[in-house]
Amino acid sequence: MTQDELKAAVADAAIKEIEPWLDKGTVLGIGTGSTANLFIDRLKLLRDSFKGAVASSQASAERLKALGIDVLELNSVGTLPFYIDGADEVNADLQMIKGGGAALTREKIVAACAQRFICIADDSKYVARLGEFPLPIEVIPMARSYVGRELVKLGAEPVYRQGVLTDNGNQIIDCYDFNIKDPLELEARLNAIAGVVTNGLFAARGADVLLLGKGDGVERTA
Ligand code: ABF
Repeated sequence: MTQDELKAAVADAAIKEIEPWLDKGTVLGIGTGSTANLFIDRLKLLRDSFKGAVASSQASAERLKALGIDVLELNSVGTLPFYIDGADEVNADLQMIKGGGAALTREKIVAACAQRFICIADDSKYVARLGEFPLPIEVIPMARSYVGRELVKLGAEPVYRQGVLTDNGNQIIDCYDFNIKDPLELEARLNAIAGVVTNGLFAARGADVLLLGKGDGVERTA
């Protein structure tokens, strides 16, 4: 199977996972990226079975609206039963690196409001140790150089993602060569640097369910 076929298979599996729980009042949390897009496309057939969605990016919001799915403000919604999103890396503890698409802050917020985070990914994303994928950090623009210096002290090689502005008007630093032994500890430590808005480690709030697309089918871990 190609990577795209694996992504399609996990998008199908996520639909099966949530379908029995949908009702007219359900608001879904929806992520960002090519795997999440495939899931959004499949939601079209179910659009009369749930109320609407909260999106983790403008791009996903536009895609949902184009399919006739109502997009709601998170502030007008309470808890979300599900948040469905992809990842750049995921490990056996269902901790992730996210933010390759620069939507990490809204992804973390929507994930925080969700009862169940369903991570959908092809098996190229599955790693024994997080950190091969450069860890994205969203920073307040005026703090970029300072945060970069602090990241060097922590052993990373920070690279400014040129020309990218997040949906929140901030910038992204990608951290190469981080030796991530303890994702929980590093996530908290990075959050403590002044000027850091969000880091792409999703360890404190990891996924609850992983649907991983493999050559021999979709493996479910919970
Ligand atoms: C989002 O989309 C991000 O957190 C992650 O960066 C990316 C994964 O994209 P794709 O599904 O295109 O690999 O979930």
